Amino acid sequence: MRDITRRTLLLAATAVAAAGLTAGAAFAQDLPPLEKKDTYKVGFAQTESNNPWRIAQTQSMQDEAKKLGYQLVYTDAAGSAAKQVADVNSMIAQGVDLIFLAPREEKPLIPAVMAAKKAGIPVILLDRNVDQALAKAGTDYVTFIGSDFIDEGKRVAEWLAKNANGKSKIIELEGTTGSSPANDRKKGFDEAIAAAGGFTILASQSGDFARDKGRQVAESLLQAHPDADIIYAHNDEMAMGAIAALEAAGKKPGTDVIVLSIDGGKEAVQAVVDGKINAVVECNPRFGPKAFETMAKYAAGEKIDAWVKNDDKFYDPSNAAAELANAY
Ligand code: GYE
Repeated sequence: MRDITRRTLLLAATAVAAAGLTAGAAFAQDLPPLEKKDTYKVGFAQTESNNPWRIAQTQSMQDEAKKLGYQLVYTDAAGSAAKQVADVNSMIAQGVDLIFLAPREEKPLIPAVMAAKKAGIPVILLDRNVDQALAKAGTDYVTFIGSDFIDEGKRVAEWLAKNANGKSKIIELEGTTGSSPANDRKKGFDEAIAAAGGFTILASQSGDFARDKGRQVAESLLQAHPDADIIYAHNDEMAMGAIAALEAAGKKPGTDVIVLSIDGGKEAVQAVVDGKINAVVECNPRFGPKAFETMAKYAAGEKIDAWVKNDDKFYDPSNAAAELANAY
């Protein structure tokens, strides 16, 4: 009798555990499907609109939606991760078919990704990623479409290793704290510059990917480190701010101090032509065609890679003038 009871209990426990596992696994693996339709109502949750990169990205998304005849529900989080979460929740409430999300920071947007999944709305991450320990492509969202930010930072460091001509003291202007491009552009650069040897990063501070913040941070770091002879900015906007700070301090950007940046907008490529920026790694903001093409493939049931990678060009004095017309 005692044995039977024990066996019955054991069997019951095993059954409960198995059911729990199955339910958990099914939930974890289930991406919401996307119906094949002639037209869609699609959300695009933008981070902010304070720079040419963002404006070019929004334009590209709007142009492509218009071309396809889809309705685009567009929101601008105005630089606030909390607002961006609210924006996504409002898209869910409006019953969009799919959400394109440019997560401003890696961790705070996780609840938005999970809320969309729970509501049965597929999410495609655009240009920035979320924390990979907390959410995964193919499980929680469809895919991440964007550049290899680690490689972008590495390419800047590799250019320096070849072209610094004895200059070695670096000020690094980081992008938005907690954002994937800031984390990865720092990692790729710092590791490659350490491996190259002979360089010192005097200071590394966030300028929030913004021009005036970049100018202010560059100004105070140049005062603290007047011997700095290299400025590496995680984006063009902060590089333009740094150029203003250098000129205000009576220094010649591009000559007295090497200036390097990432993004490759027209203004920065023109600055390479003018000799004020020494080199720029491109980060292409024209996501529209690739974003909607990926969405169509998903609706057709095709397998989508966890990362749909964008290729980036490189601008220096050898090609900047010729490439100027193509830059956004
Ligand atoms: O470099 C910057 C923008 O997420 C890759 O964000 C993007 C970055 C881009 O604000 O200019």
